[in-house]
Amino acid sequence: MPSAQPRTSNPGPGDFPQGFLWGAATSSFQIEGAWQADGKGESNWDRFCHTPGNVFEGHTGDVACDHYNRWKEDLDLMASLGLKAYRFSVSWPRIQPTGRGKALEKGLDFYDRLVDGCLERGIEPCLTIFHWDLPQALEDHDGWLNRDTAKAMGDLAEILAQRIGKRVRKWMPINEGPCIVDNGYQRGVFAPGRKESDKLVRQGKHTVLLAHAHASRALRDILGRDAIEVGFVHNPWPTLPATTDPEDIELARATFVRDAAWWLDPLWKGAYPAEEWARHGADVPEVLPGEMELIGDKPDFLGLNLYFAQRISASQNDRQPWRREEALKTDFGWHVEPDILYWVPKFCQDEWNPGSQYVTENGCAWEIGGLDDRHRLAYYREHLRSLARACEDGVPVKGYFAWSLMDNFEWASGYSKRFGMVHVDFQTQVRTPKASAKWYADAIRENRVVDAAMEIQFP
Ligand code: IFM
Repeated sequence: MPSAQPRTSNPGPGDFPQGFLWGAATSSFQIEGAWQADGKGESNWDRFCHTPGNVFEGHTGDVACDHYNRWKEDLDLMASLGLKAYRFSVSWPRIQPTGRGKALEKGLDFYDRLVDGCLERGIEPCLTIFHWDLPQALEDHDGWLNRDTAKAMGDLAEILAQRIGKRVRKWMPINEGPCIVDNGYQRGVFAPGRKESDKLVRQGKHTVLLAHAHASRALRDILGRDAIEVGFVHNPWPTLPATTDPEDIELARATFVRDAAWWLDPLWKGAYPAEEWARHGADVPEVLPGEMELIGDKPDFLGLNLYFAQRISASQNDRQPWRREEALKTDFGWHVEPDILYWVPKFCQDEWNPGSQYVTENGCAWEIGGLDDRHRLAYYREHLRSLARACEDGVPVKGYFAWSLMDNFEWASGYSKRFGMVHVDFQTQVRTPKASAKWYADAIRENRVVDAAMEIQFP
């Protein structure tokens, strides 16, 4: 294990290292709206929403949180909470309407202003290049099943690097490969709604890794390796030990690593995991010469998006993971297991040693309590407690981004699931901080997990 990081003067349980980055995250399609403003092209998610039957009650991202017009107010809100960092994504078709060719100045202007707006308020802008809204013109050419999409994303990264420059230090080319490919091209529940074979889906995963690689290369070449950090943001399938028995821990670690290796081995070890590769027989991707070298140019940090977990025990005969009945469940039915933020960063550190880690998303969809969202507050509090423990153990987790800053468009569930620490009235667009936002502001100010009346228990 790496040695512990510098700490505050009198560290105690729940304290975070000095300089810990407290943030919140959103994504372009989920909040911006303005789907046709200033020459923006159609995205695959515009098309998916406008096709009946895909999204809950026909909801769309046409207006969403109207952040495209209300970005100043939203930045003021972030500043009032004391956020140190804001993770947002750019809408590719706002910058290149067809995903290729000359950039639209007005689209770039928007992100230019957003970045300056963050900096003026003392908030570090952290930029995700692709959070799922692909130009429909690229989707028409097979989207992530087509290698050319990866190259095109490299071009987009180049445009962004040239325009945004070193004002942004943390760049994340891709958000959640599994959701892009498994949900979009295999299960068909996300845009573009396709149900393809294992072989094609694996090719799609490879294309996403390649896109990350092309974008990283462009960013590093233009901005300089030492001037920026490029991260890979992943949502691994989390398996945690049922108890702290060393055998349970080892089984959980091995299960977790086996599941996550397909995505993380190529980046940090330069190759797909051999056993898994063999297990997939003919359903493996075509890999062209030079691609693994490009992909294996290690990211500077690992971003983890973590929400729920399953457990495993070596003493169970079948040694199969399960979801605990007694765990509290969110409105999505996701099992709340706060020690996910202890075990997953630890397992990742042991296996891939990514140097730095950030929790790039963590949060919950809960309507209960409305503005008095004690469940969400307790969720953040207990998860952050676990994360503080990981830091105490020397795992180099450098920051945390709550998902999400505000209620927004939750993909196939439309506006029916609320993840925000700030409530959004979608009729009036009025934003109101919930109790969890106020608690989070206190935690940021004190750089620790502050106490709060704890009525909610996570068994
Ligand atoms: O809203 C999503 C986000 O876009 C990606 N990660 C999971 C969140 C909750 O489902």
